[in-house]
Amino acid sequence: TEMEQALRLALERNEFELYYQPVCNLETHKVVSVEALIRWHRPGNGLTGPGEFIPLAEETGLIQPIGLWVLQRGCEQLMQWQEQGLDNLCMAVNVSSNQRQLGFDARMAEKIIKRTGADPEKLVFEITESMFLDSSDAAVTWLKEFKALGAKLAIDDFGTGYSSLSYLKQFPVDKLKIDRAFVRDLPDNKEDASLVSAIIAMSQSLDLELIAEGVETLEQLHYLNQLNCTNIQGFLLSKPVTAERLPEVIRQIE
Ligand code: G
Ligand code: G
Ligand code: MN
Ligand code: NA
Repeated sequence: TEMEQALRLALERNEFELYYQPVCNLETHKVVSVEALIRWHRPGNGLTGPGEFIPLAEETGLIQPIGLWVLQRGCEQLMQWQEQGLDNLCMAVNVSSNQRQLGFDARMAEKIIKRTGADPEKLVFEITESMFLDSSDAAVTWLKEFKALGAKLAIDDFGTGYSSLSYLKQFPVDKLKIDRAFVRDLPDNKEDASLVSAIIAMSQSLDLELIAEGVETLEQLHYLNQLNCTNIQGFLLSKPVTAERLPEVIRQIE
């Protein structure tokens, strides 16, 4: 298709850009990390969001080179912010489940980390919950190798898959990101409220760091704070912004 042709050329034509959305710790009120979110300056179509092309990239295998570009660009940006004094910031990048099948692994990540000089301890790989349904030795080893680099692992969109927290104990994960679908109707929706408080309680007992996604209102923030949710991300703090704007956004939040 036409879009596929254009997507094939997008990397060499340098049409991708990373935007960054801050994650704030509710105890320290500091921005502790950012999530890198890809955008495509598609000629004749303006700024195109990942929802419109990541599925196609996954189908065509283009997600592999795009994923490597995202990691490289994210690491470079981490170094640049470090030089500007933003040296406690972590960077989360999304990894699609088929990147593993296409051969993406910790060795590839390590090359990029070394090349850019980024601190692997500041990197978080966000992996969707569905990937954790595969508890084969190969899958667990694949994850452990990222941990061996010093990087952190987060389960993205938690609650939308079918895994249980006890099952997740087998995996070397550090963080859970509660999907925004469970945050949207807080605190009024009683089912969502009890679900979220159960996730928070269990994550505490398993010693997993928690991030609530999609926080848009002060009511949601206060409710999550009451439940001792440690971190939030969402439009209430900031929408995803360019690298250039991030320092100013952080100053406003803190
Ligand atoms: O930014 P937005 O909310 O439109 O993102 C939509 C979806 O695209 C999210 O689920 C997000 O995880 C995914 N996405 C954004 N950037 C990347 C990326 O660099 N790689 C992969 N694999 N997915 C991404
Ligand atoms: O699946 P993933 O968590 O990677 O998706 C992140 C996406 O969620 C980004 O594309 C971002 O634009 C979107 N997003 C971030 N914060 C909010 C929010 O507060 N409300 C809504 N509706 N979407 C959000
Ligand atoms: Mn994500
Ligand atoms: Na998510």
